[in-house]
Amino acid sequence: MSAELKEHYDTHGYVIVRGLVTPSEQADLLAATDRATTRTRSGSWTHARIVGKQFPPYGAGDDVWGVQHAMHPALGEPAFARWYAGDAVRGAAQTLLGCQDDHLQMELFNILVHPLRSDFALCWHRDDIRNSADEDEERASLQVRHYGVQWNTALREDSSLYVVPGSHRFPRTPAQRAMSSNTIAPTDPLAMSGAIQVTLKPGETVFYNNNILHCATYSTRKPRATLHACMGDARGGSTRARNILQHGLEWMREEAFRETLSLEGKQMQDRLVRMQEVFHDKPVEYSLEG
Ligand SMILES: O=C(O)CCC(=O)C(=O)O
Ligand SMILES: [Fe+2]
Repeated sequence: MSAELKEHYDTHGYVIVRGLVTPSEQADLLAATDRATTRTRSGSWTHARIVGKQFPPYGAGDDVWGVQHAMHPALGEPAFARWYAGDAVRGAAQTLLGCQDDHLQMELFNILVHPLRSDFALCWHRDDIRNSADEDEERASLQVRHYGVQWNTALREDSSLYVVPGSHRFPRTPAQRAMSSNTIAPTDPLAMSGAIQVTLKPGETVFYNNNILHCATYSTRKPRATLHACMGDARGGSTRARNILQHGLEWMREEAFRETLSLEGKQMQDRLVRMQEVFHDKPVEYSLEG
């Protein structure tokens, strides 16, 4: 990945890249995604994002917009961890984070899929700053260094995500604030000032700062199979803990999981386990809602 891509990412808060999945990985990941999605819709895999609920805890329900914990050994799909800990993804993460292989921290890997029964949408939000934050709080939070990258890799064409380029650097304008101060999903995301729709062709990835102002719409009629993951720079310590550990990653400490990982995967897992040990008994504020 080139320096220009990193510059685009730093300036605009997102960047689209190609080439993180080879054709054979694409086929394997899509087959694994389809199996995992079928299991989740049938209720046999219960770690799901449920239609109607934007943030964890997602609760239970029978229409889903996501499959949680793609690398969980009980899901039985080793292609996910193989790809996540592979050279292409690690290399891109290092470039965007400005770090080395021995800083990378394993984090979340989920799958975003289309609902079957009801269309759904996420309201405009930043992942790690409440919509109700006042301007000073928003400005202060935006200045905190992230130590993480998040991305969507589309296995089928995907136009679900909308972002406001550059908004990871500034508090919302009054107009943007007015359109993001509640939890009501937008009827027209492009009515948000500065918003663009992100379209990914199969195999393309968008990396985005998780505090960019973003929302998403999900249609029952538009098949979606998108890998949704993040990776940290372990030097960030506590800055990653709240956002990451709220998803319940205890299973990542287990030997059954470790056995599925490559050497590089195990090294990333070690750094995650260390963060869990440090923050295990600390009260963390979980939900961003409200
Ligand atoms: O569906 C997407 O691409 C975005 C999901 C998202 O913003 C979130 O889960 O916070
Ligand atoms: Fe989000």
